[in-house]
Amino acid sequence: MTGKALIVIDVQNDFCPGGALAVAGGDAIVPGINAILGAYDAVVCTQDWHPADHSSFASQHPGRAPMEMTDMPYGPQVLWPDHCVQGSHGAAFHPDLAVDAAHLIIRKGFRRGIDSYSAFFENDRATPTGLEGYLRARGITALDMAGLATDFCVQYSALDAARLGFAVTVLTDLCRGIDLDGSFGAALEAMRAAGVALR
Ligand code: VGL
Ligand code: ZN
Repeated sequence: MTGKALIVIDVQNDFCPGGALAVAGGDAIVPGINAILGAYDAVVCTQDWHPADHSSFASQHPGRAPMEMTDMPYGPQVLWPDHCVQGSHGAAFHPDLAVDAAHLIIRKGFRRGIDSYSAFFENDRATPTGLEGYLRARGITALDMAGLATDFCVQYSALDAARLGFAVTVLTDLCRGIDLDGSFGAALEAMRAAGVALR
């Protein structure tokens, strides 16, 4: 038995218009995601889920501003506005997302000292979230991905999934990007180069 899963990345209030790290048009993808959920063998939603003092927040670095870069022990890291704080309204899923249809909700970024863009590994690219094991145990070999943001959490998730051997398609119409210094175009190029199908 082989199956196909839909991975819905970070469709949360803080990434939608009005949120702390709003992605333009972030809410516009919700109806399209809801419309296709029923067609998959497994549906997983991810949730960015940070402690209030998360080290990816510019507020934790005196003198630094959001969208600046810093160096963390695990590599370069964008400093973000405070967002998706555990239990906050901003961390909740968009109210119209059909979360009740999800089989699994996977939270990431919950350790203070390390960010986690990818649904599979934290930003050291080595600490697993457990999603790979779940998908393999369910017999899933192909993944479609949708959500926010194309050039951060969607990209990192797609690259990791491809590296792990899953057949990955990113549903670009059902994603929206941040585009920090050209990161949107670079992400599409990197995904294409890694064998991720862009549809
Ligand atoms: C994300 C920046 C910080 C994302 C999460 O979901 O793409 N981006 N945390
Ligand atoms: Zn985050």
